[in-house]
Amino acid sequence: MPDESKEKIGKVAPLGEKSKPVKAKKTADPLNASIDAATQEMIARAQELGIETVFDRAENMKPCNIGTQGTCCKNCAMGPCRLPLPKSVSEDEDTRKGLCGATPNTIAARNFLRMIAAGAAAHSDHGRGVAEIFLSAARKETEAYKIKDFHKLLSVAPYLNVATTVDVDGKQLDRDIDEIALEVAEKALKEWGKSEGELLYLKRAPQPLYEKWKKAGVLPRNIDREIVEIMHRTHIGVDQDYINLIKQGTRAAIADGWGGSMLATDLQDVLFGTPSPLESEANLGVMKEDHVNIVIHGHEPVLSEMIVAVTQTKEMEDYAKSKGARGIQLSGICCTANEILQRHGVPLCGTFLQQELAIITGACDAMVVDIQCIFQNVANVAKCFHTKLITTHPIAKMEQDNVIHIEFDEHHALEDAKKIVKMAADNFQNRGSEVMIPPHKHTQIAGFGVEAIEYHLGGAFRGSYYTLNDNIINGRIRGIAGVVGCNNARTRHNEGHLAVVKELIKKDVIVLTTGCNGIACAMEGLLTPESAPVYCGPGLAEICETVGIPPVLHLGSCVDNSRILLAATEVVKAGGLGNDISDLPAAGSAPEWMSEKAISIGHYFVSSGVYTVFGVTLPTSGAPVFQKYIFEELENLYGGMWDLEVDPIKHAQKMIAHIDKKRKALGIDKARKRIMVDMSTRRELASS
Ligand code: XCC
Ligand code: SF4
Repeated sequence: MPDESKEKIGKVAPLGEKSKPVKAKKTADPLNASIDAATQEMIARAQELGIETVFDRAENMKPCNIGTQGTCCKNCAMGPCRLPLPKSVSEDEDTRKGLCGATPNTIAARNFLRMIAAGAAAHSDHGRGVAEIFLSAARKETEAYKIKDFHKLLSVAPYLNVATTVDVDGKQLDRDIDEIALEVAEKALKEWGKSEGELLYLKRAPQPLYEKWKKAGVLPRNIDREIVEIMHRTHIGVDQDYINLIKQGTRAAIADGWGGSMLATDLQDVLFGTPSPLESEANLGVMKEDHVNIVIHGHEPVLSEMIVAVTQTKEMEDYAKSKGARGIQLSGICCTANEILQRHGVPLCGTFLQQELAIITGACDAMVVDIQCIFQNVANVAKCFHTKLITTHPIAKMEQDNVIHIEFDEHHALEDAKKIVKMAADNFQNRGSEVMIPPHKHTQIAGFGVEAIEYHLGGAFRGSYYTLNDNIINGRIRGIAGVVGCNNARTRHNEGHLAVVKELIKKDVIVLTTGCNGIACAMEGLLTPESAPVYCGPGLAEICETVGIPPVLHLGSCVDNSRILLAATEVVKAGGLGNDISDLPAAGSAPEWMSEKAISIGHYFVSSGVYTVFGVTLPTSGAPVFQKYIFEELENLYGGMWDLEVDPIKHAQKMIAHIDKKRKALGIDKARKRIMVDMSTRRELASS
């Protein structure tokens, strides 16, 4: 002991001696950081200007190894207790425990649940915000928001037990639409905190799935309660059984996918319109040097809808011209972008990892942000330019002093939006000389939803997913994949996304996309029908050509993953492919995930019967027993399970193997081989 302390003392630098020179900060290699040319050029541009971006920070700070494994617990002040996985230790020899005795399984499961809670809270609180606006629209308390899609309102009402007809003297008459809207709004809002019963939307799931949830005891009671219960159960000394813990994770995740997210999507459609296919563009090149550029970033369409509306007025157009610009160019980042793309064709400026780069173009006159996925560093980057950074949501402010907060309120929504657009236009004249917009963008067709897929791939007379099912059964389409999720600076930007998607469509798997995967696919041109003959296998290429759709269908934002659940349900209903989502030749994927929301999404896909593969990493590797449980055992309960595969090609191949396994179970594996060479069927399809 004494020797050891002497040795330590000896190492301390004597007072007055100069400390070591600070290590020079590393910068990212643009070519290694992203596969996208616009992104590469802008990273280099940032470095030339001496501005640091997330790509550089990723070079200088390595992720914590124990956190990566999911086995760091800081749920009480006796910790943080860190339990890294020993090199070679068998399950029975694993005696790791925290001060309280928590095992690696308990710790990893608790951390996993807290991620689900945060993700479910983010989606659901967004949904609640929309529901509140919807209620004030139904009460006609706001001028700005009106119900746009009555058809959708009527289709949603029955799921919330709201009658759409009334009995007058024994005759069924249409009920007053305002009355329906008001009751839908009130019933919807109750889903967050009602004291009895279970979520109403659970009944939208295929009956066998609902029964599985019931048997497993995971039917969510209300949205908020399941999130609160996670926080309780993961407190020190409460639930210390990983199997029981993940049960609650499942309940909260279902409350997200089939609750908060699904309500957000539905009510947004009712308020702002259900998307239908439209043409637009994607990547930083959509910004225009001679226009006022307003970049909208975040997740809630509530404010951005108003900005879109205001921007289109002659008054604002003229105002921008009076400031020397040729007009106003709106574009978006992250899921707010996906929302206004789907409904208005507003172009996508970029993915999550391109947010700093949009400002570094020098042409961003205002960046308007609401909630989620907004780097605090955009404020530091904005300081280097003329860009006004405007926060708009009461729950999402930033500490930097250059950030302007214009709190958005539904009662003066249009005035707020006008103020923001004017501020951006006024700022156009303050631009520095150094504008550099990378000249890269791609055309895209976006705006798919459950309804649009039915229209394009449904039977002309049956009005269902009949044609889609038929082509899955005959093998032209091998299966369906949902590929979604974020970008992650720990992996090369967009490489995983595009490699996974390309491998899937090459093997005749049709891809449904949302979130930043949707943006990545748009930037690469995969959201065009023209990409089908280039990238698809012969079966899928033929369908895309016949129907005129892209092989990758963009369904919207993160909350719109609920559209994938409902599309899968429609496929089940159309018949011929089993009785439950878990019977379908389908799989899910998030190749470059990073957010807690992604964990909630992944888990509600798994709990809905989908084999779901994540890339990058999963915070479960330090607890092999818990990991094995969610990778293998969950399948027995819900039909779906987790997996992790870092290599994108293997990642896609694992999904395809699962799809083939399901085809075999359905007895349609042989049809695929046979029909693929059947020319008469091909001709028949081409002429239909
Ligand atoms: Fe955020 Fe939704 Fe992830 Fe993109 S994908 S980084 S969560 S914006 Ni949903
Ligand atoms: Fe450590 Fe247990 Fe406290 Fe976690 S809850 S920090 S494992 S003592």
